[in-house]
Amino acid sequence: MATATAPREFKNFLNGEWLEARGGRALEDRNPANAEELVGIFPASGKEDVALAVDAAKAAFHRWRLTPAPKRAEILFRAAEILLHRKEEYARDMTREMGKVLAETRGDVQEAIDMTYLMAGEGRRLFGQTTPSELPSKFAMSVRVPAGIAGLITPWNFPMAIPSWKAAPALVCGNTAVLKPAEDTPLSAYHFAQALAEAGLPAGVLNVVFGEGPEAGAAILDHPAVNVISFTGSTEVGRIVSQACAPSFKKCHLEMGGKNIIVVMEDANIDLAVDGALWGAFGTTGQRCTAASRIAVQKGVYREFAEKFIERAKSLRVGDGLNPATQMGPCISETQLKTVMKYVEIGRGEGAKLASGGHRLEGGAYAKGWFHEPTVFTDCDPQMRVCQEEIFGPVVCLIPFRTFEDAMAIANGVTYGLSASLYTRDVNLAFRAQRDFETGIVYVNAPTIGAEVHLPFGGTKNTGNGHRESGLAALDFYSDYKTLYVDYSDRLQRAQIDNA
Ligand code: UN1
Repeated sequence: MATATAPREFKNFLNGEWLEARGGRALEDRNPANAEELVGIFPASGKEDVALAVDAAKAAFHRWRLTPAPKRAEILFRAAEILLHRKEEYARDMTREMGKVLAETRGDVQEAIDMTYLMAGEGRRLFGQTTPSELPSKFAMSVRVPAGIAGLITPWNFPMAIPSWKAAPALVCGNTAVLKPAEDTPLSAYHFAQALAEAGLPAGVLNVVFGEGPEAGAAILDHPAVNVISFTGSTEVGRIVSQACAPSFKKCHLEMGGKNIIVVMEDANIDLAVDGALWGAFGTTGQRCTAASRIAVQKGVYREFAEKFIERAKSLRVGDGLNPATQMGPCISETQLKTVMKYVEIGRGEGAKLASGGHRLEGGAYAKGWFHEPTVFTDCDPQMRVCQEEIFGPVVCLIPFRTFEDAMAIANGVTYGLSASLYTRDVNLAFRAQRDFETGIVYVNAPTIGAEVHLPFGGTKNTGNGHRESGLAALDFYSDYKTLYVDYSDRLQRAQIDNA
């Protein structure tokens, strides 16, 4: 079902116009629940298209930076209203191109709405600092200035939310931007840009270049006029992005992989923990950087938890996300499905017990899509590859443990550090876990997923490079501080020297 507003062949958004890519190559946006369904055809842009987009962003920068931030924010506010109005249509299109169930794609569009409203509000704040000076008759303050021309490279698992996490704060801070969405989910980024365009965003302030990482993405990284990069994707590609940014000192934000854990203590509400683990592990078909891919359970309740969890995992209804009865959709692509299958083999090979799932779903309603069973490994050793490496699919490892200290060692014994969760009724343990989990996000009595837009989002170790997105933290990335001193004493005053 094509939407009335969306043409089947889509173009780049350059300088306020929808334009063909120079190279003329095309990418197919297909439904992962039914690969025969072509959702749209998008340009496979190259260097020349990126150069045009950056030129447009450069040309628009001066006026945009001088547009009062509350006025920039009004455009975001109007865009949020448009997104809200079209939420259902955009959610359906997102399920068609990405596969996750409608409830989740509605959530994805909602996250973009929330972020756009949030940043619309920030346009009337964008606080700096005013402070006393150490010298008399001298005024000291800092203000935020835009960081420059931003290159935004976004993944397919949150096709509208993550573009909004980057674009909304970038724009409200006065930057202009070039967005390169994932080639698997271009339509949702198109919709997001369309809403901004209709809201009155001036030409060139946001440009969208569709295409693949090695061509369009790399061209953004290499462009000398782009001085800010925000990337969400794999740790492997994040390393390439970081290296590409280093020689020209581009300000670079990386949001990468995760190997998130839910720890279930003996005193926890086990049914609540099972509910949370199921949602954390199999929500978005496990294709979240915040997905719970390890569940560590204290020995006294391990069997009880495992039995309940496995039974629930087995009964999950897998299928087309547009069907209201479906609880888990397909993997995004054949490649991703094959990665999942490879890890199932790895897990079996290293002695993890396959307690449920473990196979691709084929035939009948599954014949044309990239479906995999919800898969549970039990009695895992935390050092196994399936407990260490990010799988990004519906595969979860149950790990038994004895003490809280053991659980913390297991939790922190990975190279990632995005999200961690503890289920307990013991307030002391809850606070110790909040202190000791080495992750950017910690949940108590809730799963590893469910971040809200007004709080910082990001992780430690191989998950991130110290920056955070979302919330006020995003303003710190997309603006630079400028420090201002005004001396009204009418004489030379020397800081640090005239301190008698
Ligand atoms: C991601 O997995 O890439 O907390 C982002 C969550 C969502 C965002 C996830 N709000 O799971």
